[in-house]
Amino acid sequence: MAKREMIDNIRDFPGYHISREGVVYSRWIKGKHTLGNKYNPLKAYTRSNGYKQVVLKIRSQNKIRRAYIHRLVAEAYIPNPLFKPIVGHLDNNRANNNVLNLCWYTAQENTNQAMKEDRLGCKKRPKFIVISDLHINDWGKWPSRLDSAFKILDYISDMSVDLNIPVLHCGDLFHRPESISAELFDRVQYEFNLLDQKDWTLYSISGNHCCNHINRINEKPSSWVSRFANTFKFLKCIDFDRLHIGKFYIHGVPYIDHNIGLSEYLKKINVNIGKSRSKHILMLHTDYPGASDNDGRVIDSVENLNLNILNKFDLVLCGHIHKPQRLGKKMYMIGCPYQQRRTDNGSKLGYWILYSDLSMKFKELTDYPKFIDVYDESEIKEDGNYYTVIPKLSSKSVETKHKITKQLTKKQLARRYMRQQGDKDKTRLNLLTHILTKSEKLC
Ligand SMILES: [Mn+2]
Repeated sequence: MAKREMIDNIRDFPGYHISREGVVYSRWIKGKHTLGNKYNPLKAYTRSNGYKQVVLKIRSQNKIRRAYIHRLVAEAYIPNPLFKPIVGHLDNNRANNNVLNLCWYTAQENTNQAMKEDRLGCKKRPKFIVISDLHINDWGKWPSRLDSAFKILDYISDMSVDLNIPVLHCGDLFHRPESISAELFDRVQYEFNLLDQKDWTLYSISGNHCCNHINRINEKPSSWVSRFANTFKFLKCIDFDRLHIGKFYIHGVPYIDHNIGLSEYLKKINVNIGKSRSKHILMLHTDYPGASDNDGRVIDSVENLNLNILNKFDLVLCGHIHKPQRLGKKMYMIGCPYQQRRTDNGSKLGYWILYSDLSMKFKELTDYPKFIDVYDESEIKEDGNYYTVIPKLSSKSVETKHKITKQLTKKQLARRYMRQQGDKDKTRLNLLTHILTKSEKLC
């Protein structure tokens, strides 16, 4: 390879040469203030951020510069007519300072490039804690469910303070819309006072259980959430309201009876405000087609809910059904954080973390009393869990030519019939079970 002739090519620093490969040479004579003719390579240092640096000096002037090598290469060899401020590495390897690997960028171009290559992936940060359906109530049976609700608020608020991120609650903070007993009111006052001493915010919409009258679109419901939000500063009600935090816009829509007018309202929500990087999140409280509940029930259709309109949001967080589940790319049913009903037994309940890239992670809460079905009273333990004694079903062996007795469930009946017919089709089995159940109700 022909040896290129070296010249001083670093601005303001005579006696130094930067090569196209990213090596810095000096013709300063060691220990003296004079320049020689021979260029010697300088030692480069790798900084903790991965970039390489050298130290340039003019001793007589006491002038010193710790220079990034990629900058020196770009300044010497790459024209920058638009005065772009940043030198980027095309292959993202900060040690590869060859001129062919470098490029001038604007800040925006640099971020775009980083995003394209998912370099910011590691910078994904938790932005919100999301919970729903807390159902604060003085339950007649198993009253410790109320303690669970406050224990969870205490736990979630501590996390909110630690992570320095707010909490979103998707409706049904309270269970009984028509009235709250004096005892419960006092307990709520007491617990909310404690929560108010912490530096955190819980943004909530109103669910069907929070309001005691018919909820219409655009009429701020008079709910327990809005009432307590007037008294306690940690609690904010965002019914028909918009919350703006950083690049996130949160649109709060409370429960609407039969979703009347909901689609029209959602259509009007402006999701073009903010910069192009802004993210629009919708908080809703409704049934959702395809969602399954903890009791196995599956919602087949929902009145007046146009799913296409939901697509304009970057993320939809929905309350109402108590089983936490992902319903689509951008659609989440948040679920309740602790067991409230017998049918919740065995289900995984908890809260979600919403990250800066809009991904959601579910976290199970296991440390709360559970509903447990037992077949005999002797199995009941004094451990704080909620036990239900289930009557045993008869399990006598059956003949092919069996008698139909009342003890048989419709499903068993249907299954026997199908077995006799040699038919293994599940759909027909379910249909037959359904018909048998219906026909009994009609009788
Ligand atoms: Mn609800």
